[in-house]
Amino acid sequence: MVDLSGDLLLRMYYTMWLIRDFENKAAELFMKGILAKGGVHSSVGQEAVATGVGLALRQDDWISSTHRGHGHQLAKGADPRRLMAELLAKDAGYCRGRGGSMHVAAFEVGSLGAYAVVGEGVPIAVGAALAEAMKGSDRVSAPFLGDGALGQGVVHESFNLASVWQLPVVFVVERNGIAVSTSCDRMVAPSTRLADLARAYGLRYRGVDGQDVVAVHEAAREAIAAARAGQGPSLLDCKTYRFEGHYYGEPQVYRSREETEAVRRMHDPIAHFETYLSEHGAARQEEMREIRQRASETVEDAARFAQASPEPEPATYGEYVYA
Ligand SMILES: Cc1ncc(C[n+]2csc(CCOP(=O)(O)OP(=O)(O)O)c2C)c(N)n1
Repeated sequence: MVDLSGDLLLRMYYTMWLIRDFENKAAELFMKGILAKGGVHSSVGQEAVATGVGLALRQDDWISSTHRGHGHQLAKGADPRRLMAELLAKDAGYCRGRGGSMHVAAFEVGSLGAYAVVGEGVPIAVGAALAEAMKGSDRVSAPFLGDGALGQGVVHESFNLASVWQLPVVFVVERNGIAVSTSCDRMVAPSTRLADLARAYGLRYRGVDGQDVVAVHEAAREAIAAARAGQGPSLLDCKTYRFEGHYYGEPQVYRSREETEAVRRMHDPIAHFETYLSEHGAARQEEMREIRQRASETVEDAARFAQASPEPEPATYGEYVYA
């Protein structure tokens, strides 16, 4: 058991609400046609994974992210204003509006970027870990990936090289069981036995309830500490749930409304954490309300800021694209 200060628990609570409110606001703007560029993939339901891992990393550690990546960026410390501006393709965004929801990178807070090609961010994070190891730094790399990405060859190559070179990597699998409309059981072998997969590659393994932010955080801290101490890579297997469709507006013909509602009712990571906070005397109802309000105001402010921000000048579209 690691020591979790009261302050850290409240930061976790704030971060989870920040992610949920941000996702819901992005959906609202998308549905209104304000955020019309590209699709929006909600991480509602998965907030505990991003939060538990993000708050266990140092700001100078690296993450790489996926098409479902807003939560990863926020938990790593991204400014909600600049992130929302990026989603709206505005000049004030992290990539000056050239990246958008699925391609945002925020190097200032250690985000190597979100990648829309499934699995693409994983070797990039392993490469960053190799660079840090060669420089002799103690920075750790944590690529997030969905369980659908376990069918990608490059992910297996990444597991292999991280293991062979004993790199400081923590692979974070958000195992929500589904890839677009297909159950991962039907496309990844063995999608539910990641312990076996980790053993085969010589990765340290921890399986956790991804709806339990404290469990995720404790496991992440342990894996990160091992990586930082030169003890090699880990795989964090976080069982989680995607509450929304693959993207906003996706019809979800592959699961019933009853099923989705039951998942929301039974596996809400925020409700779960509220019970934890009450039972451990870590936050009073009033305090939780205030934190929730603060998260909501931060997102409203980010949305106002992003909408009021100017678009990039057309003459500059070709700039900042190549480095
Ligand atoms: C290489 C590649 N193949 C297919 C797609 C289309 N695609 C986009 S998201 C996705 C599912 C990804 O599932 P998973 O990795 O489990 O992430 P989740 O959506 O569950 O967060 C697919 C197949 C893609 N983007 N890249």
